[in-house]
Amino acid sequence: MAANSKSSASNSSNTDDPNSISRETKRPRRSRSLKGDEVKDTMEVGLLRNNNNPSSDKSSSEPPQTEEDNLRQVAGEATVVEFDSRTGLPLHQDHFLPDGVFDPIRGIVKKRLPRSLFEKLVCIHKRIQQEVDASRRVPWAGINDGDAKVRAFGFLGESSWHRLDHESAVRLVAPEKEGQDAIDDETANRKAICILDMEDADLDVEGTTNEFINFLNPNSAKLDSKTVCPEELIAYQINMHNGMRYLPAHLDWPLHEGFGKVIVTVAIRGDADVLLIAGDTVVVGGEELQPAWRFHLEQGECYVLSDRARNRCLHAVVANEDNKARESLNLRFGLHTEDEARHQITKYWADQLIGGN
Ligand SMILES: O=C(O)CCC(=O)C(=O)O
Repeated sequence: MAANSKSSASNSSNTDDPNSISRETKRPRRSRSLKGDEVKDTMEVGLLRNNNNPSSDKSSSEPPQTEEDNLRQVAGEATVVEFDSRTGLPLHQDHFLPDGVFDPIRGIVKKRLPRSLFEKLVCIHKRIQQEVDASRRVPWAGINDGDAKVRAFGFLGESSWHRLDHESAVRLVAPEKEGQDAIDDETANRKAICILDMEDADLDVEGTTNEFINFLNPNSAKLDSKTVCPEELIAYQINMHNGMRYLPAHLDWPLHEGFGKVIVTVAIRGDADVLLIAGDTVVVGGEELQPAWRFHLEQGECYVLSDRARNRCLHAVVANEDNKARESLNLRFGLHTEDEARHQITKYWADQLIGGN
């Protein structure tokens, strides 16, 4: 349990022993948006110092100056997760929250790719970079938000694009965007798409995708094999930090640009720490804590967000201090129906929703 605490809560169980955590939980006062400046508000409200750490000195702790400082502080206090190198599953499942939630990061998996497979994925990453040149890539927070980080999508053939565009409720825009901003962002996101040529024998998207799924081994990694399968891989997505050293804490909204029931990310360039931040707070020793977990992700490794890790936690990435050029490649598997999105994800985050799901 990471003890990222904030304010004192009067109704605590008054113990520092995590085994006797109060059953009482309290939702953090979150801002409605998870992007831009409001994320900073969110983090400052919900994520604080380690109350159980005897060396911590509340009185001298200055509020973090920047969102990046804030994330680095959370990273420093988060519980470190270690993984079984064969299955990719966490070695310990003793992460827990009150209210009967055992293993709140269930669904996280991390593995190191074999070199030859990694190189094939790098080729797909580079192909998307070629097809969607720098002028068409979209800033992470939208085209009017001055975000240096950019992304682009490579769909697996026309059929995958058709499936998203015509057979799903997904809109390629952040849920908080409205009016002309939303139209502009969606137009830009559509320009940042290429359709990968499934017949291109050199690139061999299909062969690489199959090899990757075999490597992940959904059964041993306890992943839903009906979702993590070749037919359900909708798109690859490239992410380029472009000078920014972090990705802010966010949820991948299922009917928006964060589509996908299971999301796998390959670290194409650079090392980083990945954070998972619980949606629910807990009260320990009189303080409200928002648990967070951290793992180190090296170039050539991948991680999977599924189940609770995908649906009930925010995720964030803090690149190594000297690494502003991090690049990653997402694989987005499966598309939610509106009902699935509501029941599995958006109902839980309802207090943060703006204008739908
Ligand atoms: O680059 C990463 O590790 C994560 C990318 C991400 O968070 C996203 O695409 O939503």
